[in-house]
Amino acid sequence: MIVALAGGTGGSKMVHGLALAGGQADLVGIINTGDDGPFYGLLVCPDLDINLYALAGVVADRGWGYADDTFHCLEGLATYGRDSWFGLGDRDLATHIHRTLMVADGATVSEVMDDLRLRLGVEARLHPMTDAPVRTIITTPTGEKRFQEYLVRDGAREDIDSIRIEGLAESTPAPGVIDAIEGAATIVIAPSSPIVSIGTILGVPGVRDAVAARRDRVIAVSPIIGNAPVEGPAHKFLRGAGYDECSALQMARIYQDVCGTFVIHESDAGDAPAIEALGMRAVVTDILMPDHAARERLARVVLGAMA
Ligand code: FO1
Repeated sequence: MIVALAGGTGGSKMVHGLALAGGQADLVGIINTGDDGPFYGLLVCPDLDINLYALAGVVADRGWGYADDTFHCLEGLATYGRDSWFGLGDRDLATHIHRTLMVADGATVSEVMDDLRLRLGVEARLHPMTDAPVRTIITTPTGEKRFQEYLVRDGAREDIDSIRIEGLAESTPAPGVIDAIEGAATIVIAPSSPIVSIGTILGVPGVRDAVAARRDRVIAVSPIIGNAPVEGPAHKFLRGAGYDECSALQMARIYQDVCGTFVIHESDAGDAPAIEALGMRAVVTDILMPDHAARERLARVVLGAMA
């Protein structure tokens, strides 16, 4: 069994690559739910859905939402003076309505995900990190924001004073999460934000210790090349969490206790000796995933390094 810890767009490329390289039957994703929240009264779980749609082969090229979706409902809401900054497409809304109705009938998010993946023909299992409500709150000089408000509505322009993950300390791992970590042949930490995606997953009580206990079987792919994130504002989240340096080496330091092998981009090869001095094995390759072939190639390098 291959287990991947992942956030949204960057993480889903790795999860999809692992599916392309090794098939879905033995693949398990453990996915961040700190970005989740209600929109128009519906429970939206962006990272779970991004990974679900990627594995189902229906994700839009932009990396989130359903391919070829329309936005008539959102346009209608804007006509009524409602918020329309969060791009929930018409086909995507069906997912959120179905999820919300299932939860209202007593289902957990885990049970919803299992239902969604079976209906969309996804063989891999996707576990939310927890079934408890966990919400990432970003504080900037202009106040507190929900994660999607900071990222999407406000375009992640502001510097971050602090990051709080509401509900994390009281949460418990979703069913199957610890078993998957304990039983995995290889655990892949996808190139998602180490703070608000992977850091949140590892922050669910019991998860960091379970991953650390498998350190020799854990491989992480750097989300940073040079001094910049491959995608998204990971540098802002790093600074908001108190890390001044944005580099592959800094990522390695953050994952030092949980990860024995760290994959960095060719242009960061100079960091390899410092990473190995942390007690980690460094693997140097092209970590960019611009297309499906690149995802599969990187996944083969990752799996090959752990063979
Ligand atoms: N990202 C955007 O940049 N703009 C959007 O309007 C947007 C809508 C959206 C709707 C459903 C969904 O599942 C994801 C969506 N995302 C959107 C992506 C999401 O904000 C982030 O990429 C993740 O939360 C970070 O992992």
